[in-house]
Amino acid sequence: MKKILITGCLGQIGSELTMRLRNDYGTENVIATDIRHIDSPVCNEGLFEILDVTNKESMLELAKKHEVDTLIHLAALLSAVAEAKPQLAWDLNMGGLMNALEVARELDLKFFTPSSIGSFGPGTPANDTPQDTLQRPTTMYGVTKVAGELLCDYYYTKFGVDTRGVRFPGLISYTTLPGGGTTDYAVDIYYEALKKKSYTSFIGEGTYMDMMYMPDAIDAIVTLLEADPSRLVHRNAFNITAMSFEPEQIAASIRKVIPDFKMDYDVDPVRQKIADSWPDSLDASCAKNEWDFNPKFDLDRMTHDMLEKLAKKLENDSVVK
Ligand code: AKB
Repeated sequence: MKKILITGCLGQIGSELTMRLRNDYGTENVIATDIRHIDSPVCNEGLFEILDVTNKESMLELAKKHEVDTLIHLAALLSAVAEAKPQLAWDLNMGGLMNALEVARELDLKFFTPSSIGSFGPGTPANDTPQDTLQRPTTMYGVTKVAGELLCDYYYTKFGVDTRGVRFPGLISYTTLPGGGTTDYAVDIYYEALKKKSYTSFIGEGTYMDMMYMPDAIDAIVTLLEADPSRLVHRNAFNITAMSFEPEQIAASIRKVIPDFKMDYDVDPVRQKIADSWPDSLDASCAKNEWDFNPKFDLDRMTHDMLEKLAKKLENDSVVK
């Protein structure tokens, strides 16, 4: 991996991955793209291009212009927004992915795109969900994720494109808000804990979902992309997870740092239904065996780091205002 084009760089993953790759591979070797430009380090501190992923010719032109050898395709709608706008979700998630795979095929690029715990459905075994199992999701997000997994496998077996990918759990980070996901409560809760010492959860008590802190997610992308292909039995859609918890457990972890933190519930039926259709905990043993996936952050370690870094960020933001 020498020169990398990334789509959807202003999203939750892209904004951190871009900075990490610029650091590791050289600023001049990472081309960040998104459909909009904002005043941010991603846009201002390295190469940045506007790109609408539904326009294949523009993507191809940019990949050729910068002579990239790797394409990381992140642009997509998350689960709750996709449920509200299913036709747009299909057009963007599938159309964008198909364009990106075609660009990778035409230019012989290494390719990464994320799938999600959303690719599973109510019929999937909920605990220790195996790598290879029943996938009949009941959301449009899930439909696009399963189709995307299959498409990536197809491009590898049919055309030899070096496709790789993981099924991300809910990702928790302090740099950029996720925006439109079902697991977003586990990010919002830290903001509200620092701002108000209280949080009203839109996900109900007892609802377990897999989660991961962003540094582990970024490490996973880089490690899988650099992994020796001869070890990969699977290529795409590796189950990965660092922890599984329900709202009371993240609240209890926050109380170890902010003892008077309070939480109550006002459950959002749409996002609760999505969460109920997803597994409680994934089995990540294939990722561990095939490319040494090894997350560092458990719930308490993440809570400490998140509260410390987020407090600094909120303080800086208020100084800037
Ligand atoms: C979402 O909640 O939609 C995402 C995901 C688990 O894919 N965070």
